[in-house]
Amino acid sequence: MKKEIIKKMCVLGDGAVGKTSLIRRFVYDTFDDIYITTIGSKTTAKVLHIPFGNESIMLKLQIWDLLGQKGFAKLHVSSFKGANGVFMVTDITRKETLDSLEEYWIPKVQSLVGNIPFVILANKRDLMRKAKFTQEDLREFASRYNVPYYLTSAKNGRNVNQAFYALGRNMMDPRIGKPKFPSRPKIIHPHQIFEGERVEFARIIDIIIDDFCKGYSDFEDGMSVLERQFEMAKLDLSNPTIEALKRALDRLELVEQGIKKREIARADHLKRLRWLEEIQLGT
Ligand code: G3D
Ligand code: MG
Repeated sequence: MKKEIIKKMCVLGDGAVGKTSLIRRFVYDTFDDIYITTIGSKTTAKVLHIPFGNESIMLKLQIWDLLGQKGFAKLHVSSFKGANGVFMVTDITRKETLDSLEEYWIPKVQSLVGNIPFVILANKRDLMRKAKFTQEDLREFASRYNVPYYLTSAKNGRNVNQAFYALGRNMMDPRIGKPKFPSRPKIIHPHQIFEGERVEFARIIDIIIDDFCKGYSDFEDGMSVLERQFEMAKLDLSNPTIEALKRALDRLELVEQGIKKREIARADHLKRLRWLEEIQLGT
């Protein structure tokens, strides 16, 4: 009988680098939108068969897509919990997405979950002619951390399976999978990511997400409900507006009326609106 092992991996990186598309390519082998735009922190599972010594191991991968951008600290703490491995995704047409691995995502993972295996994916290789960094830059970057890297395309599927299998293997054998860290991690604070009043805004949304998910015994269940409501309210976490957030809060109250007493749902709603008012008043 084959051994079955379950591992959790997170797919991280700046907005629009192709995280959701890579998961969709790997799990469903497609690049169109039959799949919901973003599955949030909801997991998708896929079984990999990994040769291990003389046997083959069934590795059940729980793949966590990332909802939210840099700066959503509380959300990230909960999503990263228990992760065994990470994809660090960049977009080859935007150099800043590579810089933010070093400045934000890698230190963030290290500080929250420690030294776990990761693989770097430079995605959108089908757009190579628009590349803003070279394969040599990438090789140099990955070798500093002693981790594998892949030039992938979620669009045509190039190297996508290879990258998942590489991480799968490294998660199975932590001795070979451990990255090294060249220098003290630098943690970027939200004010360095969002500017001016948007700092406060991101902080409040983060607190609201946390507050809502606390109402669910399972964080993941809370996240998937939240994700759906945010989507219906057209709240884009990479570019949130007060109006969209208010619509989202109204929806959350309706949902919560179904799981707690009406008065409590109302009180929670009012509390969140007060948080929001604080930033509108500029306090
Ligand atoms: P995210 O989950 O990291 O935020 P998405 O990113 O998977 O939502 O992808 C963001 C945009 O990049 C999408 O375009 C998607 O189609 C595109 N994309 C993702 N991977 C690739 C790729 O490998 N090649 C190319 N050419 N495009 C890619 P839209 O236009 O839908 O926003
Ligand atoms: Mg996404």
